[in-house]
Parts: sequence; structure tokens; C-alpha cells
Amino acid sequence: MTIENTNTPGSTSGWAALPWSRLDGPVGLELAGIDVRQLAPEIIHAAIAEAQLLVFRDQRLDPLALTEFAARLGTPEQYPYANPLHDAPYVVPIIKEPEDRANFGGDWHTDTSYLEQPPAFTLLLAVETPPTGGDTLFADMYGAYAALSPRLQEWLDTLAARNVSGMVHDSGGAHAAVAGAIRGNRAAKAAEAVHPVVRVHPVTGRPALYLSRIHSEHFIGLTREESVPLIDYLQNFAVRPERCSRLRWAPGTLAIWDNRCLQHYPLNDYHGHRREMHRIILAGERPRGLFEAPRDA
Ligand SMILES: O=C(O)CCC(=O)C(=O)O
Ligand SMILES: [Fe+2]
Repeated sequence: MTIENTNTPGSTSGWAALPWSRLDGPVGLELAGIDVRQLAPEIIHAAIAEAQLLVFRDQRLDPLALTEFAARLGTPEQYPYANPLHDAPYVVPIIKEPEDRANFGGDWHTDTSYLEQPPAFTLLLAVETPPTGGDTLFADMYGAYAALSPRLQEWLDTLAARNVSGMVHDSGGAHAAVAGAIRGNRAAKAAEAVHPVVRVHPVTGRPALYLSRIHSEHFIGLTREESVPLIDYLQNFAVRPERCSRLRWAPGTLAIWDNRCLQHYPLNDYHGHRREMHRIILAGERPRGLFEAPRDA
């Protein structure tokens, strides 16, 4: 079914007038029976601001159509650590073959937080899915921050963390095996960036926890040894089950998520089966904290 959209762009009634349901859990909105290309970008942006994650089913988007749709929502960027499709330079195939063991992004994270301007949104389209398994979990980083004690919040508000690509992408990195599975680009330059640990969302103005165990190396002004227990604590706290929604994919499922207020975790529970996704990232801004935390050391 195609829906002719006559809603006022940007108003809540824009998406609220569509057939929507919440995912089980605190984040995510599924919009049923819609060809995403019929929706005004303003409606999609308003819905993501509300729900952090949008899910559409049964989308028929070849790589070119996916790119065209993405370019209406934002500015597609090339992802430096994996090779795109030949004829669609912004579309990265994320493939796990039956014989592969590791999966791409296989731990809790927010995308590419070691860049000065990490992507605001990631679009992921399921092309082939295993008979069971291969779901992706999403955790609410507004909720994680809000659930911390006020005195810890106050301290974290002043902290910045150094986020480093090498913790994942170096040959000795935690996820080195994955690079093979996605035909990774080992020649990509190492990247690192210092970002506030509490990030103010540029659209909603809400504070969200912004760090991850696989990217955050240490807090500025603390040693790695001092930082690790706190990073571990915050990572585990952030992704407690009550903060998670779970997305079950099928071919044609398209997810669009906001990296500024979510973490995600693709489950690796389908060995022996193939899973293929097409991925595009959209440019974001430099993360802003509640105030300008120190960015050196
Ligand atoms: O395969 C997935 O479900 C998500 C992989 C991932 O982390 C990403 O595409 O950023
Ligand atoms: Fe990811």
C-alpha cells in the first residue's frame, strides 16, 4: 500500500497520523504498510526525533534507490573501514557468510564515534536474513543518562572521552576478524576523536550518554587504568534489558536509527546461515556537551 502524505511536515500529527506501533521496549517505531519513498523527509525526521529508531517493512530498494532515498534525508558519507558496492559508492554490504564466525559491529556501540563528526543516522536494509536469529538490539542512551544518580550525572557532564578506531579496526583489535567478513578496508587511516561523555542532542536538546567500551579508550584527565572500570560500569548500566528494544529483521526491513542517542548490538546467533544487509551512513555534527569539556590529553 502506498500512502499519499498530506500531513503537515514536521508536526507530530505528521507521523502520528500514519499506522504506527511501538517496538517492545523504550525505543523504536514501526510504520506499517508504507513505501518510505512516499514520505516527506520532515515526517521521517520528526518520527526519529520522537522514537530514535524507525522500522519499515517490505521495502523494495535496490542500492541506487536506497542511495536516492538516503540523500533526501541527509548527506550520505563513505564509511572508511569497509568497501562499498562497485556501482553504489555509499552502500556498504554487511555480509556474514555461513562459514564466517564474526559479525560486523558485534558488540554494543554507537557508530564510528572516533570521527570528529560521527554519522547522525545509519540506514540498514535487510537483503537476506537467516531463518532464525540475527536480530539487532537497540538501547536508549537518553534513558541511561536519566537513570544515573544526579551526582554521577553532574560529574559525567564535565567529562570527555577519547574514542579510538584502533580498538576495533586494528589487526590486533577486538574485532579484527570481522574485517574479513565485510571485506574490510585495512588501508583506512586510524582515527580518533575526543567527545563529551554526555551529549546534548541537537534536535531534541535532551542529554544522552555517549561512550562505548569498544571505542572509548579513556576519559580526558584520567588514566586508562582509572577509566576502564567506569567505562565498564557505564556500558553495562546503559544497556540493561529495560533500556533495550529488539528488532527482528526480514528481507525488505529498513531501519533508520539515530546514533546520537542510541547504542546497538547485532546478535551473532545464526552461524551456518547467511545474512546480508545494505548500509548507508548520513553525516552528523560534532558532538556537543552540556558545556565545553577539555579536549586534550
Ligand atoms: O548488522 C546489524 O544489524 C548492525 C551492524 C552495525 O553495527 C551497523 O550496521 O552499524
Ligand atoms: Fe553499528
